[in-house]
Amino acid sequence: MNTVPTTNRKLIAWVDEMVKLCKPARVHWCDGSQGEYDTLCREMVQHGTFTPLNEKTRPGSFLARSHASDVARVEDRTYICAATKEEAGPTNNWADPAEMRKTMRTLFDGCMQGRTMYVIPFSMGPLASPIRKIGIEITDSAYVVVNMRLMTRMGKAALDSLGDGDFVKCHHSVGAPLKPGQADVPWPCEPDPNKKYIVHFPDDFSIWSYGSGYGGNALLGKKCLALRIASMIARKEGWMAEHMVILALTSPAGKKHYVCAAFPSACGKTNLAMMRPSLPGWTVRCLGDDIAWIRVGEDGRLYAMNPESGFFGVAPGTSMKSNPNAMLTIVKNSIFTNVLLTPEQDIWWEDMGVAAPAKGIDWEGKDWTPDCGRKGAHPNARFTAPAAQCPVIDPDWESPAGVPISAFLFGGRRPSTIPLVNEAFSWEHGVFMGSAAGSETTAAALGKAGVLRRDPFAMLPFCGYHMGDYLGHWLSMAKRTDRSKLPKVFFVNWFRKNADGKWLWPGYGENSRVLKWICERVEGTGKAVKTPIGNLPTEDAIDVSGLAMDKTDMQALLAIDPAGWKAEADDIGGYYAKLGDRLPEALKQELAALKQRLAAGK
Ligand code: SAT
Ligand code: MN
Repeated sequence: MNTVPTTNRKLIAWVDEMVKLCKPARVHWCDGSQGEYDTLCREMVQHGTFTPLNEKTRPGSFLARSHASDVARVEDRTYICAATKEEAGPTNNWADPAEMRKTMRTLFDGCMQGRTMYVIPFSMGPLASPIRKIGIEITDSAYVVVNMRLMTRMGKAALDSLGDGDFVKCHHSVGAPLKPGQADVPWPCEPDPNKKYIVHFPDDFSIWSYGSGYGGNALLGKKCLALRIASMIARKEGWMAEHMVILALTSPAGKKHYVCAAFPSACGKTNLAMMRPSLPGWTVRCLGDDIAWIRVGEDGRLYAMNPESGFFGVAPGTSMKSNPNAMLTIVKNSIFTNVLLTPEQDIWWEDMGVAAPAKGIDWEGKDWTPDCGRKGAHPNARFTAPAAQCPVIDPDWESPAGVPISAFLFGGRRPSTIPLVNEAFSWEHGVFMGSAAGSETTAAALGKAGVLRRDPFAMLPFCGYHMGDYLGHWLSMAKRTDRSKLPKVFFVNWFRKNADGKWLWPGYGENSRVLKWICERVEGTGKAVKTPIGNLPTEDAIDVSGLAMDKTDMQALLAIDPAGWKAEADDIGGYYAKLGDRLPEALKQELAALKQRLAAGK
């Protein structure tokens, strides 16, 4: 063990207890230094976990290949162990906390034999933020340590900031102890899907993760702490932990607005977060691509802060067309997991916008050619990169106070019915819109394609308590401040299709045209018409200058299909019924009011 770098008694006692339980061969307290990072990367290269990439084309970067059984978050193995099943609600897996604690203790007993226990102090949020949270993750994965250094403020500074204070206990093990003399593998994990556990205990806010070394299963600051546990804490303390990007838009006149946006997965959230706007004179700056912590500021406005310090983005589909700024972020000092390795020791993935190499090594470590019938990169292959490397990172992205939000955007992948953009009449109507967010499934892997999956506020897998209470918490924000200070709420849909099944809207940088209208609405200038579903832009309100679009396309993008909306309202009703009597009254009223307006046609 290196010297214990803290005098925090609770921390020392907990680490002692965990060492006794997990029985690691060594303990290493992480200081977060570059030297430590470099050493761990070098060790992982020796070990076969990391492949160094070409120093000329991808300096300071590495490729990792996971075990084929360990490629994504495991939602069906994710638990919220509230005191009762009712508290966790119908959208979460629940297990009895006492039983689950026993299960975890049994699994963790001796789980780090032959391995190093790393102790990772980290902060979610800039250290000076009033709502930053310090977590300590113990893990037996060096891959986790180096990723945590990119994704969080990690090491000595976080430990110093903790002082004698309280921290979130994050227990992680890949679940692959080594017997004396047993050879290790490049990506140890528990291959049996039924033995992986991602567990959250609301009574002490602790996290126990066993069996997986991948992404949100293992980097416990992200979905586990900054969303599930933080949502529980935020509810108690009166703030919000949301699955949202934060971006800043500046008009040619120099007016700047901050926007938070929530979308289910596979809707281009990261692309939006760092968009290159097509409209001349407009700029977009990125503050975060995944999570926003939001609180009421002293002036009564809502302020958003990104608790992370890096991006853990989906690689396939990322290209100079879909997301040039992400491509420029990952030119150096990045970790790539489960992408293809080219003969030049660089990386490639499907829809990268560059020709596939004639041959390569695929994410499973097998020889690959473009015609071999297999994908080179796993569909959930990822890049990990420091946010500071993003060419359009906002200068205020680390502001301890956060930034004042002008608008919330919700959206989904909706081929029919839902218009390009729709402004809520009120805060309650906006919460109704967020609660009804959802996406039609695209990948067969998620079940049947083309099925609408409701994903309220894109929080379905991340809300740490009863979804009905969560919706109530959103509504309650109107009581915490003056209504006039609340952000305006919009629902957007870049994915509406025409009768021939072709997308009506070009998307990507052209989405800035919709954002422009949103800014105009915030400033009170944008033109809109009141309709049964919300305030829609007038046909000429969205700036389409220079776009090859005819009038009928805009009409189709904004059309209200009464039959489609009736079906939509019924479907929302069906979803609401699942939330039982915890569904807030105000949302029942919103649904009833929508039905009435649809029936009245105004
Ligand atoms: O693996 S993560 O949970 O970090 C990313 C995701 O699945 O959304
Ligand atoms: Mn996410």
